[in-house]
Amino acid sequence: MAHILMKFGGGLITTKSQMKTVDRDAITKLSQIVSELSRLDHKVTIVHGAGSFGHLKAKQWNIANGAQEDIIEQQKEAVISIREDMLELNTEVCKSFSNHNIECQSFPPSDWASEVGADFVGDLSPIENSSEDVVPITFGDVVDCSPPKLFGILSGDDLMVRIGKEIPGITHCIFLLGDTEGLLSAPPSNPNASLIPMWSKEQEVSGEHDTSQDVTGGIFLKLESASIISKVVPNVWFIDGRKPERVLELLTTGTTRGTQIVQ
Ligand code: IP8
Repeated sequence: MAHILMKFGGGLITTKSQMKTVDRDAITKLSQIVSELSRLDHKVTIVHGAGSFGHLKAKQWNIANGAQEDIIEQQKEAVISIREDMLELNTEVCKSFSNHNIECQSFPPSDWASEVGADFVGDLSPIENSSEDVVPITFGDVVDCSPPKLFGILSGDDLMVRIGKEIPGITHCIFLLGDTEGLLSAPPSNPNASLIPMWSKEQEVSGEHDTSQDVTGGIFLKLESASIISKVVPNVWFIDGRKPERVLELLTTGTTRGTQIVQ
């Protein structure tokens, strides 16, 4: 039995540029795969990103940089509103899981985590100790921070690092991406970009970070996170989330189309 830690990218389950737009078809396909993995007796743990349910308002009110005196009132409202939006997105994912007979349990980080980055403060044991047949699910969120910051953005990628490192027995850590087959030799918009099948941190990357829509680290944070996880988890992959059947192929054959992250 494998234990698969999977991140649904925010750009995969939402349309990133359009405020609060869920991609229901993408979520349905992902639920089918999770259901199949559970049927094959694998344990699955899910983290999801924010996409247009988090990044747009967070960008508008500069939430990632913490409290700013001149706009603090609007920021406080934005923090409440983003948390609600994230719960709404999470409910969409959970509803789809439940339609596919997957029992899941949500762990909203604003309830149990504080501070940002992979060293955030928070007890992972409830996620670790969730019962065998339940899929624990958590997500990128706005969390409380100590003053003067007061709040900040905890990315799902940071949650992946901590869960991957601290919950024993995870065999696969998979980042499902929304707009690419894996790590490319150039940004996805470049027609000459080709898929890099295996990557270690010594290899240079030419990525791009769309700061107009993304308040966390984009592909660079993902690579750094994946590289840290690959020290402890044997199979770390970037896979095209629009083709989630590749996860099943990876589980059954040991390989698939995507980028394997190695030490
Ligand atoms: O999409 C960001 O999480 P990510 C969370 O996993 C918010 O980086 C609220 C923008």
